[in-house]
Amino acid sequence: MAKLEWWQGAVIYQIYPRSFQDSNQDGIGDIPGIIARLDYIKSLAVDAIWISPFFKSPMKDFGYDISDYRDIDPLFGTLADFDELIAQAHKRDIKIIIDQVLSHTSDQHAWFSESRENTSNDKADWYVWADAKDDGTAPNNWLSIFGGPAWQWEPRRKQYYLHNFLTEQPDLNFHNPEVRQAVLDNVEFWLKRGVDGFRLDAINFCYHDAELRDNPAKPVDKRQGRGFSEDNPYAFQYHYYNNTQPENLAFMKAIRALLDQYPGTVSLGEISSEDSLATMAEYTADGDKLHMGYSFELLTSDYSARYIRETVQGLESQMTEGWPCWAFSNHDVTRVASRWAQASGQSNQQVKMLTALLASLRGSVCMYQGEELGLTEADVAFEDLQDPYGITFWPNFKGRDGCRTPHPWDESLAHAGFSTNKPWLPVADAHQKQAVSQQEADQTSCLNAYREFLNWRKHSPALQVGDITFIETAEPVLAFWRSYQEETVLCCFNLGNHSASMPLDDTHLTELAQISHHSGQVVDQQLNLPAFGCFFAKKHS
Ligand code: TEU
Ligand code: CA
Repeated sequence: MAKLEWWQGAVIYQIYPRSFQDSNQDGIGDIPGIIARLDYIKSLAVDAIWISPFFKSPMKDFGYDISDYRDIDPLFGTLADFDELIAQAHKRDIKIIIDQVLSHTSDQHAWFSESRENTSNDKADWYVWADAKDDGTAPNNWLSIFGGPAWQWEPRRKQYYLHNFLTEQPDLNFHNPEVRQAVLDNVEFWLKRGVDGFRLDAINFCYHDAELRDNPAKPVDKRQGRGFSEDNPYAFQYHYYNNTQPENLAFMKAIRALLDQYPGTVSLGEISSEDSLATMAEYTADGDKLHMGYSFELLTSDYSARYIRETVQGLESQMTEGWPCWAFSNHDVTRVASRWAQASGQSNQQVKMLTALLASLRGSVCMYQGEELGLTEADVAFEDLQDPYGITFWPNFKGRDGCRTPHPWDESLAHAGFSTNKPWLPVADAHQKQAVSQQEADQTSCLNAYREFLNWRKHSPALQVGDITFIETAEPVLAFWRSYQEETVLCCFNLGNHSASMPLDDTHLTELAQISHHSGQVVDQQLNLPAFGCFFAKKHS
């Protein structure tokens, strides 16, 4: 194996900056707030942070609609604040990954303002423009993820433009080489500022089918829990033509070639195609494209040992050069403590097990802010709702605000110490009691278990970068080996809320120092695991 890079097997803590820490008391989190909490982040034993977009934006999609790629939105701070964040993070040996939203811009971006004016300006071909059909309707049947057709009429040009997300997020035309160059120049701006890498938003959406062919119909999307509820027509279509086009691979190479000029930097592509495992493998193949692929597959409602085993194995069997990156939670989906943790009365135990499980899978890992506290999904009332996606599909799909509420820092303070002012989304009542201050003091808290596990993992190369081999086990037990050079570690998890067991010959095994979870016991060649228990053992000859 070639020399390992810092990001291989790294734990990446995802920050949603609007909701992390407010420093100037306007109710919105900001970059100085992140700087103020770097010691906390360090205490989590993570390797890097990925910060969701903080660039200049009208905030229709809370920063995923960018109007200036080279500046910080005043809500979040200034470029000087960002430089300070890099310096302070690097001083603590924390890497910085920033979000790049390349597939679309805001409709307020100067490029789009020019492009929409007429069909002859310099930027006329920078977005995806198409004539109406003879009857005046949209060019084809493509749909927007956020509801309705993916096409919006522009009276000035008397043409439609493509938007895979909000109408305020027009899609750039990557078939145009000038667009590709301009986008790469923006990426380089941040490389020069010293970032360590990028999370590439919706990266398989860069190209569309130039012939604008209709997408075929589909029975139903299985990916419930990601917002593809049955009342969203998006679920009833294959999206073969509006994303994941073959031309994308050449662009992945162009991104890699740029990053290769800045050694040690990493690309993490968010890929949500029809067959995302195959696309991840393809986009990271041959060492000349993306470094890592971010998988959606464990962000769904499926929760079983078999589903996790088959998903991870499925990716392992396809991925060659690239590295997987797994996540159980992010700013788009229901928090894992609500999605997977059952009403068992033992949700803390389950959350601790899930942390250990996620951090034991082969690949890098993204842990979302609040995951370390075992936060549940907040119940946001319709009156407080901010997410346009949720507003459109309420009440069948309540949007993404339930995982975006402010981070609870201090139980004794108003708004849990996030801000002294009314936050942009209310702090959930249940989160007040789960605040950092409360959990710091409690040796048995999710927070302390998280720190303990991630610190412990740092001493095991096998857990960080080793190969993974699954053991066929019956539900609800998930078990696998991780091995790297001389070290082989057995990892077993009980996903269920009752004790469970698996056959285990422990002749050549030594149980590893117990982490603060119920651990298992081997009796008569059988491993007995309590509800949500974990067991780690090292192999020796
Ligand atoms: O999401 C991309 C993506 O694929 C979405 O379909 C995601 O599955 C959806 O939000 C359902 O939960 C990225 C960002 O993560 C998201 O926050 C942005 O809204 C979106 O891109 C547009 O930029
Ligand atoms: Ca603020």
